[in-house]
Amino acid sequence: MDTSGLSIQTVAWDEAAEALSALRRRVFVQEQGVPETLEWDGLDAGASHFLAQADGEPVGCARLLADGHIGRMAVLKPWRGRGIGTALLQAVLAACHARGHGLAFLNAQTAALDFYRRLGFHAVGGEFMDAGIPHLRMERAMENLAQHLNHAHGIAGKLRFVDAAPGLPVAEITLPQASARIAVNGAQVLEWAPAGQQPVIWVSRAAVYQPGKGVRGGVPVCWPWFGAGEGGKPAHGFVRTRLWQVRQTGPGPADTVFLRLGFTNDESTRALWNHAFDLELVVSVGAALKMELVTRNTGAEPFTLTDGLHTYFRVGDIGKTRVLGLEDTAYLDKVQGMKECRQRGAVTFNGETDRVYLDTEADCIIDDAALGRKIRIAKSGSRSSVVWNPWSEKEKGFADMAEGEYRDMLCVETTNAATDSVVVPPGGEHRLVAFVGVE
Ligand code: TA6
Repeated sequence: MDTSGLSIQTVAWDEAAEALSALRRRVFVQEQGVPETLEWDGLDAGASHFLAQADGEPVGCARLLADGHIGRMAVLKPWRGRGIGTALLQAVLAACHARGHGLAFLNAQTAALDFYRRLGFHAVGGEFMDAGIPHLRMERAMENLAQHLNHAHGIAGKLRFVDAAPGLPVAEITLPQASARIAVNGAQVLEWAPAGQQPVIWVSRAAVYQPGKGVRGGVPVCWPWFGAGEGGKPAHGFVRTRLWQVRQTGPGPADTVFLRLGFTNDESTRALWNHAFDLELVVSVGAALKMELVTRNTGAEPFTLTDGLHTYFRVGDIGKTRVLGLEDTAYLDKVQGMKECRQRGAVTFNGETDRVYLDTEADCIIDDAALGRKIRIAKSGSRSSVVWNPWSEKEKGFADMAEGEYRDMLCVETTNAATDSVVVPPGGEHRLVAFVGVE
């Protein structure tokens, strides 16, 4: 299109309601059959609106709510395919940037996914119906997200946010007694090392850092289910690939620093798990690492979940590593089709190992002979522990693991998994805590 005659104006509802309403009535109500009662949702007066005009004629519009929610994107049919939608969305994104929004999001009709992907959005959660039309939530972290987070939550000389990749802010914590990195995406601890120690948390050197994907390693948050998802739903739940909110940072006891991240339900999560919830991960960094996953049931019905802090630990050599604390504990052996077994002595490793240890609140101790150290994983709010190493064959199935890396890592996961599930009543909460120290 010759966009010379195109103008995009930011307008308030009360100055352009007639033109905006006419556009949306033609596109959403008449063309797409959206009921009028749904179109006029009462949010227009408090929103910013964007009006596209071609030589003075209104041809398209968009809306931006105060929380970064983009919506009501419409271009009249005769004017489509000329770049007007792109120009409108770019104007909205510029406004998001100018207003310091860290995240822009929208509910996209599934027929329009590629349009939004071309402008940096990625789909999250499950598909849901809105006004009888299939939608997917799409998100786009703004380029200035790390800068915005630093302004709001940075702690001079101790905690700063950097972009590990575009749209992937990471909190870097640097203290005399320890350092850590925590990705806001997925609320995923990526690194923790007490002063003078080799890194304790392992991340693959082939890890992918991309919005909407989990990093191989660190501490993935598995919630609201641990393990395979039913009916094609994502393994280990849906929160480990979502951008969380940074809610608070601050000093804690014994010169520690804490970071509190939160995530709440939306249409895209209800499409996967139809419950209202608030989820928080509070990470306390110091000479020990404390991770507390707090589930709150904000709905009117109880819900049942399994969950886990899926911690990948760095070891010197898996063949010279043992796990203590699980002696004589019953476990389900995933490698043998979830066969019921009982642990004899320490857990040692000479092949793929994938076990859910049940009815145990014991500390697990990784006895790492190669690095000459012991890592203690204490816990609360957890009745099961998972021990996993993929070994050489299974490792080949992970594109985000480099060859031979299985020898350098071991997962000891703090969970409520398999038959160990948790019921959270309305208004109730469940706290899963892992406490890691090096001895
Ligand atoms: O915790 C063990 C496990 O469930 C393994 O079975 C394996 O699937 C591992 O988690 C990694 O899962 P992910 O979905 O992160 O590739």
